[in-house]
Amino acid sequence: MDSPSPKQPSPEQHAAAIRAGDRRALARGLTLVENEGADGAALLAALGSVGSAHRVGITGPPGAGKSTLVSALVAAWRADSRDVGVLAVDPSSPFTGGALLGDRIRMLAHADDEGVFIRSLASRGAFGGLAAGVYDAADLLDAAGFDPVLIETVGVGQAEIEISRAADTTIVVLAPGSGDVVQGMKAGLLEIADVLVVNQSDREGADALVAALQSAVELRDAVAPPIVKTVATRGEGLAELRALVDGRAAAAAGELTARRLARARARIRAAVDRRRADAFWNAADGAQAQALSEAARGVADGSTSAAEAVARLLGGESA
Ligand SMILES: Nc1nc2c(ncn2[C@@H]2O[C@H](COP(=O)(O)OP(=O)(O)OP(=O)(O)O)[C@@H](O)[C@H]2O)c(=O)[nH]1
Ligand SMILES: [Mg+2]
Repeated sequence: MDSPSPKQPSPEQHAAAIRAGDRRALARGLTLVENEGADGAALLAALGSVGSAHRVGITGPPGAGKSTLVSALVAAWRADSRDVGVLAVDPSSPFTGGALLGDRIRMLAHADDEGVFIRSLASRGAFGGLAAGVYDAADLLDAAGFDPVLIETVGVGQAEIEISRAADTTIVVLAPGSGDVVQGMKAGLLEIADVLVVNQSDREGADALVAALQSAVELRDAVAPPIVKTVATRGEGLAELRALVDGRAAAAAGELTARRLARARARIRAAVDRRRADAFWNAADGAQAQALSEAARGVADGSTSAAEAVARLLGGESA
């Protein structure tokens, strides 16, 4: 291995700088873990155990007001000098791709504040769902002393199920209109909610939405989550929401332990999947890449089914 150049700290030095609160070291570390490569893994190993920060997932349909709510929550915690980390997971979809710019503008309110650290991440790991990098990024913010760590994702698919694994508390944000409730139930959004927020409750239909949610959550097996009405743009309902989140951090120690166990399992599975796939596709002799090209030709010209091609590829798997 090459010895580190003077500009590149060892993983141990890098980890120490992050723990000491060096923001640039943190930013560089986030880039490393987002790349999901060996340097990121070395940094995480050097960082050792982390995990006391309360991780709060905020999810819900596009445009429900998640970022506005996050910004308002950040302001509420900052008023008590809490250092807050925010991971905004970029949906990287052509339909919602423009959202990030809006998010950045909303977050500009906190741009000069050392006690707030905001970072956008790509939503998809190599295997879909929440990138493994999101767990790692949350660890880095945690190690750097941010507590809580907020994770915003657009709840449009598997990602919102995953977020409930990455988070200690999952806030599901809905807004009146546009069939949100039906969509939310379809996507399993209601099942993962620890707290339900009806945002934009200055708009018509908020009370109807609250009522619909109330009857929907009564059908859940688990304890019904509290429902909070907010107007994020005016800060209304924010004190109540914040109190609920802080209350969970303080009280639900047993539940948090179970959550964190589930999180560790999901995370290890994701890492195993990734390593196995890497090993498979990047076999030293390049055989798999060649086999893939051949199989693809066969499937494309109709001489082989995809299932047959997969069986042949996996049949040749040695590890
Ligand atoms: N009337 C009203 N508008 C709101 C409220 N909260 C947010 N908005 C507006 O709703 C729009 C969307 O808000 P965002 O915070 O970007 O919503 P989001 O859920 O983060 O959106 P995506 O990240 O694109 O999924 C913005 O124009 C906000 O100003 C609210 O409580 N009432
Ligand atoms: Mg947003």
